[in-house]
Amino acid sequence: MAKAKTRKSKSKKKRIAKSASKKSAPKMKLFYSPIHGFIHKVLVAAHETGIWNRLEFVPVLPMSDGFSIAAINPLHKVPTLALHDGTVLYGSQTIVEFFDSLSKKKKLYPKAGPARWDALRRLALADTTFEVTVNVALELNEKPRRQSVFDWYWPKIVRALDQMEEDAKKLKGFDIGQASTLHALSYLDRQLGKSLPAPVPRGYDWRDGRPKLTAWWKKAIKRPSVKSHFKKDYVGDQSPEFAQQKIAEVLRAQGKRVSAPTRVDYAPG
Ligand SMILES: N[C@@H](CCC(=O)N[C@@H](CS)C(=O)NCC(=O)O)C(=O)O
Repeated sequence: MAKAKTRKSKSKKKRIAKSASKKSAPKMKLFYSPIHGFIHKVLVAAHETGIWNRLEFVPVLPMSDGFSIAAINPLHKVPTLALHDGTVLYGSQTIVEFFDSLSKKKKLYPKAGPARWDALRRLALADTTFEVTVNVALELNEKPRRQSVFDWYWPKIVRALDQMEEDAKKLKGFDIGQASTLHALSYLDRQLGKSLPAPVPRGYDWRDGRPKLTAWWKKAIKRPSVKSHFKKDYVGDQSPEFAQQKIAEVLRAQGKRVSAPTRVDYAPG
């Protein structure tokens, strides 16, 4: 019984990978935040792996659109990827690894060995730096602000930046760790443009005293995968109605009943 179940789930997995890997397969829907003021790891990965043209972009702002995407992602978060058969993947780490699995030529994940573990460590370093910066940014909108949030998170950001400077001395090629580093640094730049409270020094620039990271950044932002979206306006339908229509399509592909979208009345900030 257990064996039969394993066989069944293995063949389902194979079907997912196979149907999505066909170039002729219907487009996958990428629900993502269309704010291009910073670099998106998932968009960089989509471009680098050659998946870009196989995506239908669906803009969603989960904090301000006023409706929920929980029908397809219980976490009500973007990025969320939906395949044409209704399979949904979420968590940016899952999505970028899935893109990588579809690409035969360009790989963002080195094969098992020291280079892979190093890329994954840098991925975790940058992803967490981004998340920590989001926490700091959200606190800016709170009244009153909790000073402990800034005191607790800012030293983590500084130490992570110092580690990125060390890492930049040894970087080769382009991998998933670097895609995430671009995401984290560009988002930090966006937030540092606002006046952040102490202990963040006034006018702080992560480039100061970090020449290797700065040189790497200057080169990396010239990559076509970055230029594809960074500081470019999103072109396309950004209406909540469009996103809801796309959610309904995913639910139909899953054989589920489509009901009216759930409203979200509260969002931080
Ligand atoms: N760990 C997740 C984080 C995703 C995330 O937090 N996305 C934000 C982008 S705005 C979001 O959807 N927030 C809405 C919410 O937390 O309700 C990932 O890497 O995909």
